[in-house]
Amino acid sequence: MRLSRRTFVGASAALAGASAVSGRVQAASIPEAATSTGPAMQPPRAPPEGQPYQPVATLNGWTLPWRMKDGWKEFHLVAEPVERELAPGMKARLWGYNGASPGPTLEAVEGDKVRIFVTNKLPEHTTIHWHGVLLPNGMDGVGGLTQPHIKPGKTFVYEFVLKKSGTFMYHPHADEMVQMAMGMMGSFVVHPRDPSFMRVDRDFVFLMQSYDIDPGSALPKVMTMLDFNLWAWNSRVFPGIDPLVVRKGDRVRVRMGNLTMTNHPIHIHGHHFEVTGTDGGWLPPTMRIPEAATDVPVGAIRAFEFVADEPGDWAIHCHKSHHTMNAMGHEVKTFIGVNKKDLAKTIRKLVPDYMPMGSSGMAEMGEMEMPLPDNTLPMMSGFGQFGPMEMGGMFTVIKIRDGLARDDYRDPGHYKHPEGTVAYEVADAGEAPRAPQQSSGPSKATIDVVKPGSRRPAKHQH
Ligand SMILES: [Cu+2]
Repeated sequence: MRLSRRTFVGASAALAGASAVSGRVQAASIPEAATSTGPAMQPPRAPPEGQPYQPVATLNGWTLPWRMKDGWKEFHLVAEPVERELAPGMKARLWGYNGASPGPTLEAVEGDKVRIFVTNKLPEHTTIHWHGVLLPNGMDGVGGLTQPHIKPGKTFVYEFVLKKSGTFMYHPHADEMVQMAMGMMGSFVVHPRDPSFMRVDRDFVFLMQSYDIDPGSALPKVMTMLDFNLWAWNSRVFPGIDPLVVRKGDRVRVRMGNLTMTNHPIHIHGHHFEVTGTDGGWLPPTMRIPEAATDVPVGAIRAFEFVADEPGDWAIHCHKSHHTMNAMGHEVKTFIGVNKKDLAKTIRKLVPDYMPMGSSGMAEMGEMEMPLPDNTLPMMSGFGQFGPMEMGGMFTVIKIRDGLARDDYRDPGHYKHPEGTVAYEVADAGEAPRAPQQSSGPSKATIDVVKPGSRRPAKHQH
């Protein structure tokens, strides 16, 4: 009965013309839902028709294709269980959209009429809230408050006009704690109608997630409130996060949304940026300040911009040092300064693989190959051209290179430093610090000094 009435209303709405903001659609006209399951970044998707814009690059993700129908830009999201590789060696069983967590990025243009179909293939009901988007109350996606929940197997339609450009995101507003802890979210980028407004050469976007997954398991513990052990960008952790590949001289924008339970101070090396946008739109130039780190509060979005004028492999990371670590319990005692040699001998009689750790810090974890349970990641990992990087979690690299093609986002490999521009070891400085000894008066010793105007030390006899 209900179905036939909807069908009838849909037919008459079509006759009324495309200008109606609420054009009822029929089940038969639902567009096909594209799917992508791999963690590799897909090249930015330039719009095939309609208003031109500079498409965004979604770290380890992709942009959902859309179709035009009677003046509406139509998208189809499918909420469903997914398997996501967090980094090589670890897969998580998450919930997401269209094959992955996070879901695909939605891109549209200010003024567009968008129609977003949402099909629920989860074992429980859901909704989608369009965070930051200005829209009619009934399209806001708060289950129970502004709409009935989308039951498993059902499809709902959201229709609204994009009033403002900016960076937004989508996520469920139904059993929210569980569904967001399982990875359900995606980016929603609305481009300015005037392509010259806030124009950049490269435009990156990612969302932040936190997961608590016990070593050896694959399912996030959804009841965890604060003590997460995996800190992710687009459901990837270092060394699994894509580099941000940039051509020297490019104006670069990085859009970051935080849907975790804590704030993340995001820091870049070698450049100063200005925050130019939030989930409330663009900042006027008078409100921008130069920074090298900016906090992304919980439930908020920050977009910053800089000119990539210094080539190199520049770190970009959360500045909470525990957020650049991977899975490992936080109950580990601190052993700095403790001699564990005798203890190790005793324990090895029972556990032959036992390794004492932490007596002089934990850097040794960065290069060690410790036996790990299946499906987890070492706490610190990743190798650079100079050795182990001792990182994990929310860390990756901005790779700035001369002469890349406009649309080339491929990893260019390690940066080749010009001669004489790398920090170097000073001869004779290799000895460990010694306890102060009684002075026996001035003695002749060889020391190294760096002469003004020279980058290399010269030997001097005293
Ligand atoms: Cu953080």
